[in-house]
Amino acid sequence: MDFCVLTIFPEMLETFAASGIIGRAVESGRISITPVNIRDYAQGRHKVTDDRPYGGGSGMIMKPEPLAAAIREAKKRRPNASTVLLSPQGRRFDQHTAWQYAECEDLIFVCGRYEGIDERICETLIDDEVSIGDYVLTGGELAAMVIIDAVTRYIPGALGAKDAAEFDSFSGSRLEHAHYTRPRDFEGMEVPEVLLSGNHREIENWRSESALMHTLLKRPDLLEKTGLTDREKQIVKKWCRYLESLVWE
Ligand code: 58G
Repeated sequence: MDFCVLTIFPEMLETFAASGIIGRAVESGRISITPVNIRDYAQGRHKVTDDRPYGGGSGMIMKPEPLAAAIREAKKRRPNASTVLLSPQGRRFDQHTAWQYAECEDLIFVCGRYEGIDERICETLIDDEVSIGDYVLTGGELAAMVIIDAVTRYIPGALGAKDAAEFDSFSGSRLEHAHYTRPRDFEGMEVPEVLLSGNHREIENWRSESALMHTLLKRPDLLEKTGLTDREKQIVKKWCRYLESLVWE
């Protein structure tokens, strides 16, 4: 899958595209990250990409012509790509959207700067408008990188052997269980005994319980959305019996 990123700061993508799991996915040809410099499509000696807003007011707006030319060029190279505008006004991007985007052939991200882009671009050349959260950034580039990162985790082979686990129906609605590594005793804090036992069934049980405990304590809203599985109900019943015993003592 090609992620084409339209921006006036293409250098922002360089270390991102070369590092860690994203870097490896690029190296192995599973994805490509293609920056397109919007300034290359601007006219005149000064290659201006912004202008003052009609109606007055402070701040600048991205001119439509260079943006339109850049988007059309990207679409010509990748005819089956959807164009995604990053903006705080967009639909909220989440784990489910990441999974859906991973099914796309290619994606074109339009990264605005200044106060925004000319509305006529949104109306004609944008398929999807998304936001990574309710806050304002100085540009869409970081949002595009966040999305590329989350989507790449769903590209087959990008994570190595860990892949399959990411596709279960509760992915995105449960937190992970606690993790431990060596040393066994860190500043007086011990690793839970069961993890050293080698008993895989007991380790799995402990992990489901730890994951449910983390979710309940840190993100109870996630449990309200999906309800509990039968397995989780069993665990909660066990906790209830334990809490009851504390009350009766
Ligand atoms: C309309 C308005 C179009 C994404 C503003 C484009 C981008 C936050 C997010 C813009 C962003 C987010 C102007 C600067 C959007 C541009 C860009 N801020 N929450 N800033 O995903």
